[in-house]
Amino acid sequence: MSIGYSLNPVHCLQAAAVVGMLAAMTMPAQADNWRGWNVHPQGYPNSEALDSFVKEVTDKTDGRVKAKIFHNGVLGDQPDAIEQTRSGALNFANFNMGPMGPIVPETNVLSLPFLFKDIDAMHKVMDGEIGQRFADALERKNLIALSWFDSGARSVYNTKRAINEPEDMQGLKVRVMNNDLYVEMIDALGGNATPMAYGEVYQSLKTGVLDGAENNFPSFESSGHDEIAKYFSETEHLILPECLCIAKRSWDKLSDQDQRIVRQAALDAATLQRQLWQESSKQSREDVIAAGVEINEVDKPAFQAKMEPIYAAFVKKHPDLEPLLNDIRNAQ
Ligand code: BDP
Repeated sequence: MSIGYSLNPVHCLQAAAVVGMLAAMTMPAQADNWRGWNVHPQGYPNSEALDSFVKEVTDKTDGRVKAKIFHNGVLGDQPDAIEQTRSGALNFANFNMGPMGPIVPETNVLSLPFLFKDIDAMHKVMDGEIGQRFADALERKNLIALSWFDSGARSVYNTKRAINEPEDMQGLKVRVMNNDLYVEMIDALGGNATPMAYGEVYQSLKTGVLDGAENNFPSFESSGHDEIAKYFSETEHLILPECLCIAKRSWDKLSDQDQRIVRQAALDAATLQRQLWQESSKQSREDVIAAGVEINEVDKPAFQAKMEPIYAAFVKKHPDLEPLLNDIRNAQ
């Protein structure tokens, strides 16, 4: 005996359509899955701040944005990551303004050595109207800068000798970030500048391809460069802000409400980063001394004097950026 029901294909299709409509009405829209780039390892102040950003965004948007951060530069080096965030292939990142120079010319002003008198002056400038001008310049290149992180002051370190005077730099092979201004800077001091990806520096110091590099204390320690370069000379030649940036393509897709949530999460992340930064800078300085690094005081005015031709050439090449440079000087 057969059961007296047969499946009518038309009825099946109608039923499926109704189920589909009901599902669309009750299910949330598909989440935006965000991938973020970070060059630093877990535990570094920026990494902790990015972890908190990810959590706040995911929680407060009720999962409409599901963010994930990839630490340690596993998604590539910084110049590539900048391009990928501009195109929207990556959704957010923490970028230093140094390697931003070749893409966003205005940010080169920030790479002029000894521009800021100290870290507080940098924050004052970046948190105000001038910082907004930089954010506008980044936006024209498809990057939405939502907050500014601290990156301390960068100093030169090397494997060969104490540096106190510019003359001590003579002939040293020093790694710099990807920006011609840094090549000019090291060359003006008599060294040989080598632009190189951050992740390659450790091995190059070890094998003698490089004699030195320049960075802040937390990076000097977390990269392990302090194991090889035993002379850290407090030149403090660059005080570079860093941004928490969102890809414009990802930003434009957000509702007003979610933009507010993401902006607030970025500001909260910056507050946390700056607190952690202060502790971490002090701690790293102590740690590297304990690990046998010699800290050398430098004749700062002599280093500054060597930078004058760089300023002159910069203003000649970019007369349009001279007002911005002057405004930064006057705002301190
Ligand atoms: C660190 C910055 C990071 C840079 C790195 C470098 O936080 O963004 O990539 O220096 O020297 O201090 O490349």
